[in-house]
Amino acid sequence: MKFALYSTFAAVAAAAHLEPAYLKNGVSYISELPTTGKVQFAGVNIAGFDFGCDINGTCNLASAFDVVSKGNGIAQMSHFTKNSGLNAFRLPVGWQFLLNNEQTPGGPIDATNLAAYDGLVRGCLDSGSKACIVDVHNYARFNGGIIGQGGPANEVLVNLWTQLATHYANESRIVFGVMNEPHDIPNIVTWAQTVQEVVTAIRKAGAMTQMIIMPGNNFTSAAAFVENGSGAALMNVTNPDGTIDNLFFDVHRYLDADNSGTHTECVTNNIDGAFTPLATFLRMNGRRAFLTETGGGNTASCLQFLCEQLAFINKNSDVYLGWIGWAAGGFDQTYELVETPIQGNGTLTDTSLVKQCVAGQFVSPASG
Ligand SMILES: *[C@@H]1O[C@H](CO)[C@@H](O)[C@H](O)[C@H]1NC(C)=O
Ligand SMILES: *[C@@H]1O[C@H](CO)[C@@H](O)[C@H](O)[C@H]1NC(C)=O
Ligand SMILES: *[C@@H]1O[C@H](CO)[C@@H](O)[C@H](O)[C@H]1NC(C)=O
Ligand SMILES: *[C@@H]1O[C@H](CO)[C@@H](O)[C@H](O)[C@H]1NC(C)=O
Ligand SMILES: *[C@@H]1O[C@H](CO)[C@@H](O)[C@H](O)[C@H]1NC(C)=O
Ligand SMILES: CC(=O)N[C@H]1CO[C@H](CO)[C@@H](O)[C@@H]1O
Repeated sequence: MKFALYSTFAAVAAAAHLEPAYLKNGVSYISELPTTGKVQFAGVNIAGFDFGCDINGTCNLASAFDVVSKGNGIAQMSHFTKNSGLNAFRLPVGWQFLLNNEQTPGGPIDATNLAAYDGLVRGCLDSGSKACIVDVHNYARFNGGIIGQGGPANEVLVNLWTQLATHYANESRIVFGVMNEPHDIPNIVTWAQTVQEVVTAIRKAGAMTQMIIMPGNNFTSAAAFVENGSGAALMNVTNPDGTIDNLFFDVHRYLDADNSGTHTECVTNNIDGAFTPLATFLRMNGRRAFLTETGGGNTASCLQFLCEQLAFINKNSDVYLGWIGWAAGGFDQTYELVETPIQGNGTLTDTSLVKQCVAGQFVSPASG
């Protein structure tokens, strides 16, 4: 209940001599809670195994890019952890890639393709990273059909996650990213039930304590999460024992004019439009979120706005776990939102946006 949670937070705020709660539209909010001022996780997406996946949940496997055997994804993660103070990577993969293009989902994951993707996951773990996010990059769909709402049944996605969670059950630093960017979901409460079945399956497969990040509607937009009911619906998802331990919300946000993440110029820092209202919602409900896609071009406008946005996230580290920039991995330097390190003279050098906004000034470099 919101009221009970508000009372708890008010007591905390009063004890810590922070600013008191304020009233807005008759609802009480706490303006600030104690925070370390530093997020726990910061990193970049290492994209490639998802290349060719469309927002309708189709994936053209000819475009999938093995960022380990054909790229330098491992060297990138090693560089980012050693030299850039980053400690978290998101590892997108197309569902169809895991099935080696089997057009009827629900069967076993292809061993060869899992081994290829596993190379990237192992590389992330070996880099010393604190979090390696397994991200199924399918927009809540398989070949056009929405999971549990006209497309494949929930059991089909449950089957996939049972296999992945069984495979990674003993790796405490794996984070399960249930699904990339659901959108145009007819019924968000029904979608939350799909997510519930996946969470239950991951836990029952033996991955009892790992983080699970749960995506809402609107391409997991941080700005639409509350107003479109994703937050209210996903708040009801629990572990099999009824707790919400290590269940977090997955959100994305870009800074270009249409929030599409396709333009090199940024027009907003998203503080008023997205991250302040979301932080208020999270505090009121005692929950936390992970920003797993954000970014911009290597331009003056994005250097300004992304740095401002991430500084705000850092300041609100009581409700934000951290951020993952989009994207490095298989993208070359011509890509609008490139965060792939520049190769030359036998070294990797960060792009200006990574160097100034995404990287190490906020989190301590990974030790050991
Ligand atoms: C998905 O989108 C792609 C690219 O626009 C298109 O070629 C394909 O026909 C679509 N497939 C389905 C099942 O909607
Ligand atoms: C998990 O199990 C795999 C084999 O399935 C093994 O290679 C790996 O070292 C184990 N990891 C941990 C953290 O125990
Ligand atoms: C979120 O998506 C729904 C469709 O699923 C749409 O009706 C709504 O306008 C979207 N809201 C925002 C804020 O983008
Ligand atoms: C969440 O669960 C409560 C208690 O079962 C229920 O009353 C409420 O309608 C649910 N909310 C959503 C959005 O599903
Ligand atoms: C490589 O070294 C040359 C000469 O010092 C320099 O101009 C160039 O910027 C360097 N390239 C990279 C990627 O560091
Ligand atoms: C399903 C739902 O809640 N849709 C709402 C999403 O947000 C837009 C904009 O506020 C509303 O118009 C929709 O009704």
